[in-house]
Parts: sequence; structure tokens; C-alpha cells
Amino acid sequence: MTASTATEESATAKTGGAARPGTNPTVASLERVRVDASDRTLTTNQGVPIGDNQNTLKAGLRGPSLLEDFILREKVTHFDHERIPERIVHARGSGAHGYFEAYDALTQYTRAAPFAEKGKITPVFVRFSTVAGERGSKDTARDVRGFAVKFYTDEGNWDLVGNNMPVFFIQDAMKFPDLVHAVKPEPHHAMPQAASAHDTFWDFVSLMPESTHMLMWLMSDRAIPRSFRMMQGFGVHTFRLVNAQDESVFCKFHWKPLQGTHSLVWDEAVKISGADPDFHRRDLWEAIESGEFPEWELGLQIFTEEQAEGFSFDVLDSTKIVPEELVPLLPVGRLVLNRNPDNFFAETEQVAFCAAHIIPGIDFSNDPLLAGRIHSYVDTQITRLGGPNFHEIPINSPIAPVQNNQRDGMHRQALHRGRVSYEPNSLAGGCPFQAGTGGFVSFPAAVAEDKVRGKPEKFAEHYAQATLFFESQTAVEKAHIAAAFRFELSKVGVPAIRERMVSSLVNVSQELAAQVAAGLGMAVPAAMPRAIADPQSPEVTVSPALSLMARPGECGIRTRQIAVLVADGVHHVSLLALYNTLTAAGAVVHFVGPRVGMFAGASGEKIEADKSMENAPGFLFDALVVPDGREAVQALAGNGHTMEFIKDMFRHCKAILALGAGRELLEMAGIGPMMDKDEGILLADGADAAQIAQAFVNAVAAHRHPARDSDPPTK
Ligand code: HDD
Repeated sequence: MTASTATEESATAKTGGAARPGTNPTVASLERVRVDASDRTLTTNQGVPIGDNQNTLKAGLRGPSLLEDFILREKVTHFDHERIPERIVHARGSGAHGYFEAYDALTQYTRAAPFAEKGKITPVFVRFSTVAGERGSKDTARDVRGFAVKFYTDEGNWDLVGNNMPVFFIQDAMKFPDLVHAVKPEPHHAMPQAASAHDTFWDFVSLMPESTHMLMWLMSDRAIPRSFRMMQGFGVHTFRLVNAQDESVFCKFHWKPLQGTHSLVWDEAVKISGADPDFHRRDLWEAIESGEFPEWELGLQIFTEEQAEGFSFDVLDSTKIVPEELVPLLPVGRLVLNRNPDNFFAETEQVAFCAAHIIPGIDFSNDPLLAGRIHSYVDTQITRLGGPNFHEIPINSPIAPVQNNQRDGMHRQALHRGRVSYEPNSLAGGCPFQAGTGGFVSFPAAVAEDKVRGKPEKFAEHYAQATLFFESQTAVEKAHIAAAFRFELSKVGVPAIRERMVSSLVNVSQELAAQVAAGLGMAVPAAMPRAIADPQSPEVTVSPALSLMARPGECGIRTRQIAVLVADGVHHVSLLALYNTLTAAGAVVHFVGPRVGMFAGASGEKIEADKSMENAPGFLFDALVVPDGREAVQALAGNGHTMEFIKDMFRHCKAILALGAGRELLEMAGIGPMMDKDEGILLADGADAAQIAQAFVNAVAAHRHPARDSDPPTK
């Protein structure tokens, strides 16, 4: 590889294909740090070629090891320090490169570089995460998901560090350490891992009614997404957009997945966490590797300060949404993730998102939760990444040139030449100059009040939007919320905490409180006293946009994982017809056998199982095909895994197609009585597989068939 092709390749790598080589200082630094293991000689960190990487230096073959073995000592010392402190929250995550493309110029509202013109491409790196679990925990815990986007813009890095839920637990950053201490494993025994179902969390939130709205989101299926690719993202806070004329509007950021919004069900999430703790990380990685690049549309809610003053809630309160019925979304661009990282540690682990990283055209609002974040992120990176120069790590370094008089510090990479590191100066011709109004200028919002610690009045209303959320859900979603509260509170050992929480839920919904109380075997307590007696009436009381099931999105079956059971004697021809239709529709079809490897079809054809029922249980798939072929059905009936495989598919409301004799396996699994009533269960003769294939595609595209949900609200 020549030097110039190497540089171009790195440029493309960094920007997902959008970079202009020669304009990107990061590219040069990447070229220096990127290491390809092939065709290179093994060396020490000083570049000294290593003759023997198998044996310690000893005084004789059976003699003592020698202290002078600098090769051994360098290798082991480096290994000793391979781990860095994990993120205190959002420790477990997965990232990818891609780009943001603006649909149109948004200069009417903002001078921010990514929105400067129609079709403008800005490279991004995105990291998704769970919040509470440690790095080695599991993907499918009930939790908020982080949705952090780093835009490498022409005017510096902009980090939109959001979540998959549009509200937060607390209104003021002062309470963040308390919240995190409460949800993390309890300090005396360090349990439970990656779970909110324990006393300290519910103790805290039941004493903090402001968290009630967020609890509704956390107990909903949004907290157990099917995939990172199938969840929404939100900037949460109200931000400001500022245009070139220094006019400002308020703005909320929304990411909407083009893959649809889909979730797991709780029983499925629990089982997946055992069979594949990397379920979400693997899903993202495999989709991108196979060229199925996930996409999101960025929508903005734009409103003026004057409008905001008239709202029944305070837009500076991060426990509140601005309902889409009040301020509709303006679609402004799309985010595409098209390249997996080369190295997890170098990129996904070392990426440093900071709520303080904004660019000209974007500004903060006075949200007191946001203010604390502006400090916290930079501060935490200094510890986590070993000093103040974390911006020089390739994944963090901006595409825009960095010129200032900051110097030295741990791990400094830049080689500053000359003797000037101060401003003003004459010895360097005054460089670098400040940009004046061409640079970042804070929006001159008026401030003239007493110094106080306190909250504005509307912050004291804690329940109207929790009720709005609950009342906007379908019956099945409501049932899942009630079941989640029941489960979590049943894990709480102190009865007074359970009771306090249910008394708070009475203020959200009598129906919800009654169901949760019944599930805990207790009477419905009196409502918790409210902080504000006479709140303003909400503008919106039902919002379909808040329900996942009401608006899942039309997205077909692309990337959906379909299990086709196989064994010796399987009716091969019918499976081939199905396979062709399903893969043409973009699904990923797996043949799953009693073991992996080759099986012989009924007419002697070979069919290879890439997975076994042991290494890939049913709950890992989105849909199931039970095959025809008498001998195969008998073999599957005799295997201990088959019934659980089918039952889980049924229990989790997934589409099932049984061909010919395969129907007998459904009967053995106890779902015979449902077969003719459930639109998610399809039956056909093996010879008719091609004809039923499209109906099966539609049944899979429906994601789930909740009519058979085992926890309906009426029970
Ligand atoms: Fe935070 C990480 C999102 C409130 C302090 N936060 C972190 C990440 C996300 C969020 C997505 C992971 C970024 C990554 O992938 O590396 N945080 C949020 C949202 C919040 C929020 C949407 C509320 C609207 N956070 C918040 C507050 C504070 C912090 C109020 C402190 C006052 N957050 C941190 C942190 C972390 C972090 C301690 C841990 C690791 C890191 O920053 O890089 O600084």
C-alpha cells in the first residue's frame, strides 16, 4: 500500500466514505496509529524486533528467569494496565460510524454547520448503551438506553448525548449522583447487577415524585428494545437554535428509526440475557456487516420562548415532553450507520461524549439538569481517559482544525512548534486569532434575578404527563407496564417502599395502581399528597405518538431472524420455496437442528443447520417455521429442546408457520386449541409452502401477535 492510498483509506474509514482527504487532520493521526497485524514483524513498543515471543529469558533451560528480560516485562506491564476505569453510567455499549445528511438548509433557524445546505453530509460516530449495568453485564436488562451522537462538523465536534426516552428521572443535576447511587448495585453486597428491581432504587424514586413520568417509560416495553436499530432517540432537554442573525428558537431533538420501533417482552428479555448477553451488540454489528445500514430520521420540535411560556408545563423541566400534538416534528435529515469500528477499545470505549460539546448555531437552555451535565462529562473523561488530552485520541479528534494555547498534560500527542503559547502575542503574528462573531457566541439571553436554590412553580406538577403516557398506550402496553411495576416492586423487600410507590401511582391512574396493588397482594393505598394542589390543565390528554404498538412503522421483515427447524427426513422442497421468499424479503433465515451440521432431506438432499436448538434457543428468533416430513417431525418430537423452542415462540407472540406433519409438533406443545383462532399461526401442506410464504411474511412483519399475550389487563 502506498502512503497516499493508505491515507485515503483511513479517511474513508473515519468518515464512512464522506471525508475529503487532505482536509482532515485526524486522518493523518489515524494513519500513524492504525495497525494492521499482517506482514509486519513483531516488535516491542520501542519498535525493536522480537526474536522469541514464546519463552522467558532464563539462566539455563531449567534455570531461574532473569530480571533483564525487558521483552517479558514490557509485555506483562502493558497487560497489567489494559483496563481503564469504566464509565460510571452507560458502561456497556456498542458504537458505529456513519453520516448525517441534511434534507434541506435550515438556515432560517440555525447556523449550525450540519444544517447549512441541502444534502450536506457530516460524519458521525454513534454509541448506544445501557445505563446501570457494568461493562460485562447484559444487553437486555430493563433500562434506559443511551443514544449518543458525535457529529464531526466543519465547525468542531457537536455531541448530542441523548437517550431512547425523551424525559429523565430528575429535574436538577444536583440529584444525579443520588439517582445513580440508588440504581447501581447496593453497596454492601454489590447486587443486583444491571437491574432496577431492588430496594434502594425504589426507595429513592418513591420519595421523588418528579421521577414518576420517567418510571412510566422505564416500566414500558421501551426499556427492553428488540434492537438498538429499532428504538427512538431523544436529546431530552430543550436546546436553542441560533441563526446567523442571532435570532433564537427553542428546539427538541428526536431520532426516529426507519426499521420501526419494536421491543421485546419481559420473559423473552430475561431468557435472552442468559443465552446471548450480547444480543443488541451482535444485532447492530451483524446488520452493518451485512450491508443493512440502520437509519434514523432527525425530527425537530421548534417553538419560541413566547409559545413555551404559555405551556402548562415548563420546557426547562427534563421530566416533561412537549407533546407532538402541541408542537409537531419537522423532519430535517437522516442518520445512517454504515461502518463498524475497527477496534472496540480504541473507538467505542475511548469515545468521549460531552454534553458541553456544542457548535455555533446550537446553544443551551437554562435547564438545570443540562447545566450539571456541561461540567460532568469533560470532568469524567479526564479520569477515565487519563488526562486532559482525550480530544487527541483519534475517535475524539475533530475534523475541524484545533488551534489554541493549551499545552502539555498527560499523553500529549500534538507537537507544538515555536515559543508562543499565549494570547495576545506579537511574536507569532498574533495567531491564533479569536473568531469574533464568526465563532461561537453564547446567545445573549437576559439574566437579572436573585441568586437562589429552588425550582420554578410548574416544576412541582409531577403526574399529568405520567397519566398522558399511560393513557396513550394500547391495552397490551398498559398490561406490560402494570406487570413491570408488579415485578420490580415484588423484588423490593421493605413493604413501606412498595406502598409508597403504589400510593404515588394512584395519582397517575387508579386502574394502574389497582392492578399493581392486586399483583402485590395489597390494598390500594391513599394517593400520595401532591406538591401542587391546583395545576394547570394539560393541553393534550392522549398522544398516539407515545405508543410503540399504535405506530410501529411499516418496515417489512428486513433483518428479521427466522428459525426453520430441521432434522433428518425433513421435507426439503417446501423449505427451499420458503427460504427463497423470506430471503428475498430481506429476512435472515437460519436452519436450526438438534445439532449443527448436515441433515438428509426426505429425498436424500443435504440441508445444513447453522444453529442448534441448544446453542440458539427459540427466543433468539423473530419467527418460526416448523417443517413437514414425518421422519423429521418424529426426530424433533423426541428432542427435549423442541417443545420449549415452540412454546417460547408462542408465549412471546411471534409468527409461527407449521407445514404438513409439523402441525403435530404444535399440538404436542399445547397450542392446538389456539391454532385456528390466532392470526399469527399459519398452517399449510408442505406442497403449498410457496403459496403461504407471502402470508407468513406479513405475519412476521406484524412483529408480534399480542392477542395471545399471557398477561392481558383483564386477568
Ligand atoms: Fe449522562 C454518560 C445520557 C444526565 C453524567 N449520559 C452518558 C451517556 C449517555 C448519557 C448517552 C453515555 C455516552 C457514551 O456513550 O459514552 N445523561 C444522559 C441523558 C441525561 C443525562 C440523556 C439527561 C437528560 N448525565 C446526566 C447528568 C449527569 C450525567 C445529570 C451529571 C450531572 N453521563 C454523565 C457522566 C457520563 C454520562 C458521568 C458517564 C460516562 C461519561 O459521561 O462519559 O459524565
